[in-house]
Amino acid sequence: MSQDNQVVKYDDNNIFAKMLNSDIPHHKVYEDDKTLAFMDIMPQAEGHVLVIPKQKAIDLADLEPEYAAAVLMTSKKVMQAQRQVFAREGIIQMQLNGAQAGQTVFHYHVHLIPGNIHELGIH
Ligand code: D5M
Repeated sequence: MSQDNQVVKYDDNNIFAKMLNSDIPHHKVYEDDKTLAFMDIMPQAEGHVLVIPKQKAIDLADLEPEYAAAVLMTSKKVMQAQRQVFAREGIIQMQLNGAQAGQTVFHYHVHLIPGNIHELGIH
């Protein structure tokens, strides 16, 4: 709920909320009753995927345990697919909490990025 130490309310019109309502086109790679995975529109590397819960959560602080578990299990499936498709072991799992950390879309999401964190300049 906090963004730069301010109490922030979940915005039902954020872009990922709209995606869950099918109002925004997206390249889906996986979906189940609790999660959605899709290609990142601004990929940091080829095959960059985002995983989101079907819960109104701004960040990790908001995430309910059953959705946290579901996001992790979907992330695992996506990562295994990325390893196969890109024939590489290195997959970065990244997740930003709050504007200060660089979060730009305020619906909790996990990045899964094939690559090496130093080569990509993320770290
Ligand atoms: O990352 C937010 C991520 O969301 C960033 O990598 C771009 C991605 N993004 C934004 N809009 C879209 C749409 N419409 N489709 C797919 N991906 C999108 P953050 O961790 O908040 O900095």
